[in-house]
Amino acid sequence: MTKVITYGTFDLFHEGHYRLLQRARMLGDYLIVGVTTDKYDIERGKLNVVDSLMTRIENVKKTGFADEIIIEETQGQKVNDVKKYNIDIFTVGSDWTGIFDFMNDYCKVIYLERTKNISSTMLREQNRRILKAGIIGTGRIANRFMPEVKLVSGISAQGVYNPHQQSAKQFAQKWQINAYNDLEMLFHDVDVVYIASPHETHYGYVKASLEHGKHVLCEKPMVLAEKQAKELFNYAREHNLILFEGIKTAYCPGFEKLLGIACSGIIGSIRYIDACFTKLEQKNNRELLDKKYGGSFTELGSYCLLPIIKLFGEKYESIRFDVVHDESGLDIFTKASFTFTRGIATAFCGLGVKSEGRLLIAGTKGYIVVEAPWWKTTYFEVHYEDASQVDKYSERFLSDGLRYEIKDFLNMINRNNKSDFKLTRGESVAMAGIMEKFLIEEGRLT
Ligand code: C2G
Repeated sequence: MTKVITYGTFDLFHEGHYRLLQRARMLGDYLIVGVTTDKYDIERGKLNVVDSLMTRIENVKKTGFADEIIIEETQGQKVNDVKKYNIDIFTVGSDWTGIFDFMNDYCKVIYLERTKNISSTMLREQNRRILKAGIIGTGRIANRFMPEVKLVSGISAQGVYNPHQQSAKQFAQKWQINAYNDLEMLFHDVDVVYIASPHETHYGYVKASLEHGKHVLCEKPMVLAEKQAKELFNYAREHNLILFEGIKTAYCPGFEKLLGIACSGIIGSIRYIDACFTKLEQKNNRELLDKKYGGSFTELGSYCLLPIIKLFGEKYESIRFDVVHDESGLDIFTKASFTFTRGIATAFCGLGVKSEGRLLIAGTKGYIVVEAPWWKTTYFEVHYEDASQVDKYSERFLSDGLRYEIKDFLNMINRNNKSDFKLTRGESVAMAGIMEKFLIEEGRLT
């Protein structure tokens, strides 16, 4: 009996998939089809899958060509499958020609002619038109957004706005998009807005974007006052718009895994969280020049508050800020200490003091430690009373990671996948409230 195996995502099942499976089946007597998990697709950079795994399996099954369906969940699984299932032929479409030649050491490799003029990507783009994004702000983070947005299908950067025309022009030239010096014109031409301007301008830009019927992805901290956050989220909800705070850590696969493990019971009940993020800045950077809205806490606080609020909840019993100021009175190192009913937490943020950037989650049975850059979680360890026992976990994090939040933002707009649990409105509002409290205590807001 000749056994054949093939793999695929089989998203938005189409004729190309059907013909591939039909011919694969004809290569032998028994066909095994490996269908990729969502997680594996994200890991290999496929960020736009629409159908759920169950739907994709169901569609492969319906063809009647698969004698057996298996799940493909990790890189490197193929060779193991070939051995495990005694495979004679591995086959895949001609778009992969050459890539799987190494498998010839284990079985015969056949690349089947790919069916022309049909693909899941084409269907995805037919089904929902490509959303045009307008970018407000031209700073470092906007420059990081540009290469990442290109990797997520269903969205394309249309143009950029900056009240300083020269900056908008330079940015537009660099990234080959349009420069706008009139916000109304930008709103006219786009479907969604990405806001990466200085913190204190976020509220006005978010409000204006929502009022023009645009979905908004706003950099963190979205706003610096609880009332403003509530008002904007309420407005978005009433008008069926997505308002999304871009704390990239919240959308990164490794961080999601970390939260899952932290809540799994293996470290018992969580009683202490300590999150630290420091980044030494040049004295002439905006974060240190802006004496009202700059400083360590507004700049880095969102990252450190995220694991605390995700794990202990939005409601704390007490909060206390201990601050190291520079000669101008700006916070260059801030420690926010919380008590919750379930435990205690500290968030350390530094722009002018360097410390060990680490996330520690301590429970009644053990603790989790994530070294810097824990905000781009790729690896973490779980330790127990018995120091010789260490569980290690890892996850991929591609480049700057903004692609994950852009993908989740799009999923929410297109109602494809549930992503809003990764950073809820309530959690965003709570963070705005903490920022506000800090600025009031520092005498910067009344
Ligand atoms: N295919 C085809 N013709 C098309 C589109 C796709 O023959 N017009 C083939 C692909 O070459 C692949 C299979 O259909 O063999 C499934 O395609 P996808 O769902 O796009 O999956 P893919 O990302 O190619 O996964 O581990 C995963 C595999 O390596 C391939």
